[in-house]
Amino acid sequence: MSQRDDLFATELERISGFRFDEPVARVFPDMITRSVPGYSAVIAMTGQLAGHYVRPAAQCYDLGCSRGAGTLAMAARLPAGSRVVAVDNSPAMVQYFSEDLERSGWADRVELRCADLLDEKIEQADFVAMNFTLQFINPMHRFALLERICAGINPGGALLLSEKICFEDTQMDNLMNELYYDYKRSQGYSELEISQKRSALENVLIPETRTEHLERLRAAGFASAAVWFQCFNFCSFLAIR
Ligand code: GEK
Repeated sequence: MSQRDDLFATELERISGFRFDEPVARVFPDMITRSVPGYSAVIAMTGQLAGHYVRPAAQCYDLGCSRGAGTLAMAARLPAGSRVVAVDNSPAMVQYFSEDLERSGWADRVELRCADLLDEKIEQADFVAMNFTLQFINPMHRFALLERICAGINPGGALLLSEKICFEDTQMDNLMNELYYDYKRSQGYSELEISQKRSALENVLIPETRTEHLERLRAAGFASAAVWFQCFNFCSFLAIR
């Protein structure tokens, strides 16, 4: 079971860059639910979209699966004989997820890989989900990764991409950040927790604008791409191969 996220609740002498290590993995389900407005809607729709796109005996991917919320939502909606390949390069996340997976009843539909998704082959996918993960990939590698994902998706298949975004308009960017911090306050995070986590994520989580995402998805080979969901500065795109 996940514990309550209090990792940034006491004043830290030194704030180092955010890492997906054991303490983060331990509290992760609580952390992401209280930190990403709209997270539960994105996870539920990840399952619905997998059900829509994945054909019997086909495969789909969850890239940056963490503790597997999206993977399990997908597994529950797959037709007979299909499977989800779930990839994460954090050994702690994969360890916790493998324990959760055994208890879930969906283990036979999931292949869990502890690997860097930059090295992972993506092939013959009817559907790929990459929820809140591209934002942690070095921007230099993002285009090539999206090109590889597109090439690995079967014609008619789709990519679901969810990200924290920023806005070209500074006033709107500031407003969305303020609304986002209000959301975190409403979820019980203190000012100290919000500011220490923000420092830890600096230069680790690198957001881009909606326009940058949409243009790059098309340039990477997707026939069409659109926003299907947004809550403040969290946005989810659907790109069709
Ligand atoms: C969810 N999708 O619950 N290779 C593989 N995994 C990576 C890499 C990489 N190069 N870089 C980062 N990760 C999940 C939430 S969390 C988002 C995704 C967040 C993994 C990293 O280990 C972490 O588990 C995940 O991407 C990002 O819907 O914490 O905001």
